Amino acid sequence: MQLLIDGEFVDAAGGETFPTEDPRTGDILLDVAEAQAEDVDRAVKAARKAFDHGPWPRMSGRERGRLIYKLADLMEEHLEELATLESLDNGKPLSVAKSSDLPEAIDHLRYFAGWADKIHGLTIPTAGNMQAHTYREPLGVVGQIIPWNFPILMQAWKLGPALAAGNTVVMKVAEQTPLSALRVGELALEAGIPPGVLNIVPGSGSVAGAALASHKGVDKVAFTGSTEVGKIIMKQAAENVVPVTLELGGKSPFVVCPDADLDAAVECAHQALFFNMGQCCTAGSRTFVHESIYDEFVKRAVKRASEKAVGDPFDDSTEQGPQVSKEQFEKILGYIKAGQEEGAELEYGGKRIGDKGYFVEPTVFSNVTDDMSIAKDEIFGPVQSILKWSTIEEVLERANATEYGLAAGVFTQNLNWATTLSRGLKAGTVWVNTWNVFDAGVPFGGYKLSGIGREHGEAALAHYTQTKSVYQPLEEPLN
Ligand code: TXE
Repeated sequence: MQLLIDGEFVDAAGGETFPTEDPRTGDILLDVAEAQAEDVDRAVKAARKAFDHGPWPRMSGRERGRLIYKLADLMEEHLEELATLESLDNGKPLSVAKSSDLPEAIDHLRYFAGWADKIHGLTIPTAGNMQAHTYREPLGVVGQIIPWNFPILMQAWKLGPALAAGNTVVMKVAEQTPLSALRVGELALEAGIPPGVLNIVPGSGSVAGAALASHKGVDKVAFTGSTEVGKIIMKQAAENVVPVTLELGGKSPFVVCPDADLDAAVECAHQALFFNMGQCCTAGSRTFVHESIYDEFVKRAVKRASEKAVGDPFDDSTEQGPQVSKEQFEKILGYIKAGQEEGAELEYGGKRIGDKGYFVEPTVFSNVTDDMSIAKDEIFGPVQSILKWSTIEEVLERANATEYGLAAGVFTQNLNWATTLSRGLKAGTVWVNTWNVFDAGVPFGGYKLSGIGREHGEAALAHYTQTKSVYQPLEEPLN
């Protein structure tokens, strides 16, 4: 597969390619063109030309919306194909890609397509005899860098607000999962989105990603990935004084209160951590369980993990596929070892499955304490850490004692506890008696080291527009 620049699929200028792997086996699926700085430069110039001289920012919002709806319709028509590419490249169960990733990505594009003709300024009364009004204009060329855990969904989250507002885009997709995004790029052209509006440059982070984040022709950078790289990107964008939005890592607390419906809480905590093989920025990776139900909770959590169907993502019964890459697989096994060495109780799992591919046993640790690395660092794998708590004040303080603040959850029937905790938890999203619910209209983003800015809803659009104020003296005093 090739790079998408200015409406054409092209090779990297120097002919570089990189292999993308099948995480079930570690075998190479195919070689993909690998963008270098020169290619990123070509893509930014194409996006600039499309913004400065093309129809995209000039057409009516309604027409732009119509084309984004068309893209969503085409993705729906090709749902099976896109979901298959997603599972092949990422390893996630096909049933999940079909029922969750694709429908949510399509819904997201439709939500923002609906905004395209509803982005408008204000008329503002002034002190003088003056007409004053504002326009909300697109920023220009937007550089977007996305990860591999939800390739097509992250692409839709980034494209929706950027395109609806009339920007043009250069997107650097993750080197682990370039396939579905490139196919969506092809569908965008088929939908009639003009050449140069969406450019896609797969490649490595340190070369293509860095070239995009530091490019002087980029008017805004949006990034989802690790906090470590988020900091680098912020520094690069600072050199060009362009705005940055960052959606970074997490270590989200899931607080189970003593009155919780235990089976429901065990299942929800299980899904909160194990969904997508644990590779979620919102993973409920610190399960705080009240001491009065702790032992029983651990027993049931172990039973649930032991029943998990791990295997080929193309098998309908599979709940958990392989991790995305060797690097992630090794990182996870390293944390499992650290958990054991630091004194946590390995209740279940802990090993690799089979001798090829990147499968990890669903793993449950009990007796986890706040100072252990498995309770502090983002593992990004199927490793549940269960901690014990006694009082609401104590669990609130401990839940907040992290550098992250992406998500948090409470499981209780008690209205006071639900309110106290959801108001007290320092996180961008709090789920009460549920987890991982996302709606295109509801803001999503992080406190603290989990990021800057919000995706979804009107909040996301604000990051993709700038305001122009116009003053105009009036000859006659206003009535
Ligand atoms: O992330 P990176 P990696 C966390 C998770 C995971 C860890 C490492 O804990 O285990 O990060 O994963 C691009 N300039 N998350 O190494 O490197 C890169 O090519 C510009 C949480 O995959 O942050 C890819 O497109 N770009 C997260 C994207 O950044 C650079 C999702 C993310 O990769 C770059 C993924 C650079 N210098 C990982 N270096 C979440 N918030 O959901 C890399 N990239």
